[in-house]
Amino acid sequence: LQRDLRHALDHGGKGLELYYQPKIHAISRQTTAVEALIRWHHPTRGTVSPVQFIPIAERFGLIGALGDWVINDAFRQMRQWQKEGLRMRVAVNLSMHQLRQNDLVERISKALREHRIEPDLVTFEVTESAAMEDTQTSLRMFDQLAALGVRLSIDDFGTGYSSLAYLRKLPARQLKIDRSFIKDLQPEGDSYAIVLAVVQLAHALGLNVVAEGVETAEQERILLQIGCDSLQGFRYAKPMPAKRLAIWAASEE
Ligand code: G
Ligand code: G
Ligand code: NA
Ligand code: MN
Repeated sequence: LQRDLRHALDHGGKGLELYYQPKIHAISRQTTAVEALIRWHHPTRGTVSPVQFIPIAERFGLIGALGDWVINDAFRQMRQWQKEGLRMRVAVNLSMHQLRQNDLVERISKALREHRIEPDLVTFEVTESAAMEDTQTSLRMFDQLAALGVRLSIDDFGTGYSSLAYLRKLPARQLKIDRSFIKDLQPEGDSYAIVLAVVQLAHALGLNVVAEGVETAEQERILLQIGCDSLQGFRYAKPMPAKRLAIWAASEE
């Protein structure tokens, strides 16, 4: 896989494709943004999950090139959608390995300029555990990214161990509640108490809250009641290719 991935990256990302999953505003039901999720159509193995190949990219020094491909392809797509009249906010995932690259901010800044993307339309999602692994590095990176004008979102929240002091220092705009809490969401259950507390904490800190992995009407009902700002999950849309996303967004209006 390592050799094949290297080959793909040496050939302009051949076989790699970004899928996009909408984040829906809980009340207006409008699409507030889409999250880019990478797929690899491997020549013989079929579709390989990022859960498999991102760790390989990290281990074999390919994460820089892979991250660059993702960022540039997402920005290229944003520009393309804009030409088609679709001004879409896009969220891109960053791993801890990527945050440790000293030139990450410079590369993002260069890509923003080259594709002529308004920084404010771009969000970077970093998992809570990645952000906590090396708080010095991530805080420095987040401050530099925020200075570029891009937004930050804390992904998979509730599975890491952020201190409130640290959370307050992060220049993040958004917090995404981990899927595991949404999965178990029932009136009066433990997850209910956790989700309620997280939403209240986030709002107190001025962050907007996204629930990920929303699948059922019951989960949606509870999340609306709790006051969650945005919803993401198979109930609304699965991650889909860029062309399909444009059709999906148009059918919404
Ligand atoms: O789509 P899902 O199976 O597709 O994604 C699995 C995991 O891979 C998720 O944790 C997701 O955040 C991560 N992931 C998907 N695309 C990217 C990407 O472009 N960069 C990074 N760093 N992680 C990604
Ligand atoms: O770690 P991150 O939150 O970026 O992971 C996104 C992953 O979650 C992707 O693999 C995506 O396909 C998956 N996903 C998105 N919506 C749902 C959902 O409603 N249910 C489940 N089980 N997975 C989802
Ligand atoms: Na994410
Ligand atoms: Mn997540």
